[in-house]
Amino acid sequence: MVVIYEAPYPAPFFPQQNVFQYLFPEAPGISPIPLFDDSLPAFVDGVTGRTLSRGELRDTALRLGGGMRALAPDTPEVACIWGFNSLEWVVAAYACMAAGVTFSPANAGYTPAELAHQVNDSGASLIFLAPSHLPAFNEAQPLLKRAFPPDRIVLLSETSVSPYKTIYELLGPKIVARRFDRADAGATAWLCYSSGTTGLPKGVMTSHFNITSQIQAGNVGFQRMRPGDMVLGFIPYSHIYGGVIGLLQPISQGAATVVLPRFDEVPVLQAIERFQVTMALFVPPVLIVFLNSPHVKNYDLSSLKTVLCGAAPLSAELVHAFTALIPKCRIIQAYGMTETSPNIANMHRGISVGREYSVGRLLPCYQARLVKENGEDADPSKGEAGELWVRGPSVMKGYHNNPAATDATIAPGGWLKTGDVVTRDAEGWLSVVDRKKELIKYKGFQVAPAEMEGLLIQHENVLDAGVVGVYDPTQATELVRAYLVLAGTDKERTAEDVAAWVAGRAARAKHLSGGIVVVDAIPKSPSGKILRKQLRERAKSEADP
Ligand code: 4UW
Repeated sequence: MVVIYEAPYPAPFFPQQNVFQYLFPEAPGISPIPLFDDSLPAFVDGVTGRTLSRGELRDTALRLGGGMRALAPDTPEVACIWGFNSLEWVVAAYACMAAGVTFSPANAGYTPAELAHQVNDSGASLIFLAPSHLPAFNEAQPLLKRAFPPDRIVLLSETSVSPYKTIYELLGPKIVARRFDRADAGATAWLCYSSGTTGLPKGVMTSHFNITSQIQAGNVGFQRMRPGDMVLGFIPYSHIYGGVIGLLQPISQGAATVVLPRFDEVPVLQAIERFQVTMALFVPPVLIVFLNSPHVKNYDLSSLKTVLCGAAPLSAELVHAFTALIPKCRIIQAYGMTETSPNIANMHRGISVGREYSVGRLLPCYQARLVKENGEDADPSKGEAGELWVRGPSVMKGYHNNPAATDATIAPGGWLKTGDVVTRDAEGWLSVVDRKKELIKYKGFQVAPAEMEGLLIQHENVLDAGVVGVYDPTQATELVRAYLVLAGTDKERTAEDVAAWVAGRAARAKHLSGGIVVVDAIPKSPSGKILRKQLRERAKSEADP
């Protein structure tokens, strides 16, 4: 019997709008978002203190949109952005949404080859680039299908580097944020890359409507921020968690965000104290760093009332330990994925105590099912778990240029298969108890085993490879472990060589932090599929290799 769960909250109004127009309406009534005062701070550089007010953000983005539209011979359809979080990153993202240019943000830690894959696959014809990433972009250029002449490279910087323009030098006449009718709201706003339940990273087509409905549902539900709130934003804006919850949601609630390029312990502590941060967006390993930090006691963290935490499993013990460290601060868990724009379930502040086992209840834009291996719906009242399937307005349009992967992920009826195994209690609180998809999460970052295996077998001494995650409770993260069949006699030396070789070719998250185990054969099904479940079981039972 099919059992469909509804969110226990009334669904809000889901507007069919351009995200920019939704967040910055020109007049009352155009959008469900109120007209906040232009002078309120929007984004604050966490290092220099430079502040962009809401009015400055809106006007600069509209002028950058004008500059993009005037680019000869044509306005780009897709723009990539590559660099760590910065005020310029923020402006470029808002400008793309205003101009109706699809925006494909790349992980700042990517190698040139990884970036080239995303630029080629997304079809980007303009790149917003941090000056720090110029040398790596030049290395990537020969791998790109499309040439990027200097006028298609725009620097995320206040100072230019000849022959490139900065975003400020590209400013043109202010545009009117692209008006959308119902059909246009389905245009792709963001193209983040995710491996989903299987295979290589794919472009996730997130529409304007996906995002506005997500923000509406979050605001009605739980992610309560208000004018005067200061949100800490070091989660990469290139990841959907940073991108929607960090970059867009605070603006929808009149709150300000402190922008930091990445997580570094002392700068984060300094920023919380200096800017009186009230809400921080964390991933589980950050909690461990706080617990082990000798510096925490040196800073006044009393402004911090809420930590939103997710992107990977979080234990109740860790929540309790963190709460003992900063007693006035509540951890609220949230759960979601790139393909759902991203939030699916969320705890809320007032009722989190005693429910640390749960990632929250369904956001009021989803319906859900829990489906067992045999295709039947689970009976949670008997303690049964099942794969969580969700449907609603925030479910992606599909994977870019990949209908087969889209069909494998979105079942008839619009049900998106999350690949996560979930339980539900009688009140609707959900717990993520396992992951049946291949995906590995290293400190919240995605690592696709298929991508790693494809890379590893390119090494001259790797005959076969199977990659899985292994959980390290001391860092509250999975680590990436490779099981390898190696050629030659000195296997130990070859394994060391392979680890160094990978480190030179893949982003930090993909390094073999969980070690290499040399095996005689990779377990496979008769059809040649790697039996990852077996490898995962084996990894659990093996201490450090
Ligand atoms: N507990 C256990 C969790 C959890 C989790 C995610 O890289 P992606 O595609 O996306 C994300 C999104 C994180 C996120 C979304 C909305 C939100 O409000 C928030 O606030 C903290 C965070 O990580 O990876 C998706 C996969 O990551 C796992 C799960 O396997 C999911 O399918 N995951 N959150 N709280 N596991």
